[in-house]
Amino acid sequence: MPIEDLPSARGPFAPSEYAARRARVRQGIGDGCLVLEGGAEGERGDLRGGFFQDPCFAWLSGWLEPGARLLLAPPAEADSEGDLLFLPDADQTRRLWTGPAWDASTQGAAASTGFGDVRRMAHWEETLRRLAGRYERIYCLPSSDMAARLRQAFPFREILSAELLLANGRMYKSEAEIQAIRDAIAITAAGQQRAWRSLQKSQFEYEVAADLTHEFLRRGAERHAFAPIVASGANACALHYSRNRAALAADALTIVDIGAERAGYCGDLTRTIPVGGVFSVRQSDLYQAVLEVQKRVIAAVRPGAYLGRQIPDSIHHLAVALLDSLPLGEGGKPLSAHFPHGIGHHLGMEVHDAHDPACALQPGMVVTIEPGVYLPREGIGIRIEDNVLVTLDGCEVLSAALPKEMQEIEEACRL
Ligand SMILES: [Mn+2]
Repeated sequence: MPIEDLPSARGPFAPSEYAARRARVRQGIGDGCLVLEGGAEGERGDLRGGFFQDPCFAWLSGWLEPGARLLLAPPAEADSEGDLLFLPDADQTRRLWTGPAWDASTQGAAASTGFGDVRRMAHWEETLRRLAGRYERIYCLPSSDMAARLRQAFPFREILSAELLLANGRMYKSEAEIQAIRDAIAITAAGQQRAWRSLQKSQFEYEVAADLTHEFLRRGAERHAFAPIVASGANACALHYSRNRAALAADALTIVDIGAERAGYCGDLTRTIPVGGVFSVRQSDLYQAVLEVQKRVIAAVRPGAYLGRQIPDSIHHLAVALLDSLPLGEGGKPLSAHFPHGIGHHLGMEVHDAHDPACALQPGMVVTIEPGVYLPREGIGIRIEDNVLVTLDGCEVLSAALPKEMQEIEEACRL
């Protein structure tokens, strides 16, 4: 099978980028080896949504087809057994059900995947035994079936978690990854604006969800990064409301929190839009407050700052402090009393992307900044979310093209 026939088998980047990621991870495993299993065909969810590769496996291998495994050994290994991809045989049955497939016998498979060596799955066990005989430590993902099998097969080896190793790689986005995230954000922003117009002429939340989904798919998104949230009125106070079944209440604010996935990377943008296209006075006061806080928090995103609530003086705590000075809540309470969630999260191949929580923000990281306030008794929820790239001296708002000023939103609703 000529390699050109299967562009969908590989991730969007050059084989050299994946090889460089593996080289970095191999530095981290010292004189241990790392074992990783890709997603299997027919796993739960496949029938509904199709097969999507496990994100850690996709990040490290660039291999997007099911049933693969990889093995990394220390860089000091002089032979080719440092960087191995194992593929299932592309037999008749497999070709019948899923179409053309590469396997280890495909001409040029190694060169084309960037792996030192591509082998048949039939050689997996003996290769693993040989390498495990050589190394004291074996890294794998602790929650995987593989971890249990390794523990059983190698009771005298240390089986360690590769999670932080992989997170420490995945946190830092390459130029190519940042471009992929920009593309996902552009599609997400187009879906947002479609949703705002749809809100003005729809009766139910699901009609808005249908319109924005149409916009995503026709622009080449593979799927939603998460279940889209179209939450009108008091529904907006349930943070991950995604039933989207309710009628749109006249003049209610509606939270639209959506993300397109494109080339394996996610966008995640939230805007809060008035049904009817005009903010009331009370809605304006609250919206303006959240928007000001969001802008000031974004201005604090820079290398060395911490994002999460576990660290004092973090960006999360700055948001809380700013909301604390605004007595606009129910019964004159500060708005901080109505901000129950974190200020943001890392964004990448997953919407809540792999990260090391002990790590400060550094250039190349992409995070969301999304303050929100929720006043269930008034039936008002407001959240404003942008996606931000940490740069050498501050940050760049990757979603800056999507309006968030009230006047701009009201104008866009009239289009
Ligand atoms: Mn988010």
